[in-house]
Amino acid sequence: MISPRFASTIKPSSKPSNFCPGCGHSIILKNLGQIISDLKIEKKTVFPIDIGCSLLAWDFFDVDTFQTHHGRTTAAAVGQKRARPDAIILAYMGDGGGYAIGLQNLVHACYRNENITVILVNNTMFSMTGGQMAPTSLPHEVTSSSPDGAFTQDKPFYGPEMLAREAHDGAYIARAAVSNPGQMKAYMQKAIQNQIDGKGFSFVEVLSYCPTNWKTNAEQTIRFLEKMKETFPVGEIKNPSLSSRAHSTSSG
Ligand SMILES: Cc1ncc(C[n+]2csc(CCOP(=O)(O)OP(=O)(O)O)c2C)c(N)n1
Ligand code: SF4
Ligand SMILES: [Mg+2]
Repeated sequence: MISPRFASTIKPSSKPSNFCPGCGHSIILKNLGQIISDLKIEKKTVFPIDIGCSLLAWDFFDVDTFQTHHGRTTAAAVGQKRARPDAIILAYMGDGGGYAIGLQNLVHACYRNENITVILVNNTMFSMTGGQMAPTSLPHEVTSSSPDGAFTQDKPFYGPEMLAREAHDGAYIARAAVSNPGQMKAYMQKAIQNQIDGKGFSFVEVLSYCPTNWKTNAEQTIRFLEKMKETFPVGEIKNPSLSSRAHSTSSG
């Protein structure tokens, strides 16, 4: 049964979920859908999605969407915003798409303060293709391509922190986790509001569950995410309305 709070905005759907049971993408997308509804931006929203498990979201929302080659979502999102400055562009991608093959596009979009919002789902691996090591794999994490443990050593890729070092004053950058949906939703909403206000680039990395490739049961899945949070601190890394580049971490 739908909670009365959402009954007016979310219509029951007979569409089955495309994601595996327990996948974090579903939690992120549910909250993103509620934000689009709350802000009443359905008609203006464009939702570019990457190749990876994020592509399974292609028909979830009643908004314009398009799909790009793996890693090219940020570049295509920038082009769309430049062609349609009034549109609200919500680019959605995985950690492999954003931090490996598509990193150059992400860095330059941030560097130029392009007025788009990027939501990047970090599940520490290339999930759609079978759980290979990604730049975000935890130190010594066993993946299908690193059976002896990931060789990210003690320093996996810290995307939000790296982007914040070069970001313009107007940029909004944060890291959230699906284990705290309230905080995650608040960060994603602030990021989108940043774009609506025309302040420039906004970015939220979300630490997310992939029980299928982690090969974890429910309890182990929750514990694995807690371990991710010890490595990747959750919090606002850059908020234009607070002091510039202040890192306000909080438990997520
Ligand atoms: C140019 C190109 N290279 C590689 C692939 C194969 N490929 C498809 S999805 C994917 C990994 C996706 O991982 P990530 O971006 O982290 O998303 P996730 O599935 O983990 O959500 C790869 C390597 C591709 N489709 N196109
Ligand atoms: S493989 Fe992982 S990220 Fe992809 S749908 Fe399944 S649980 Fe989600
Ligand atoms: Mg991934």
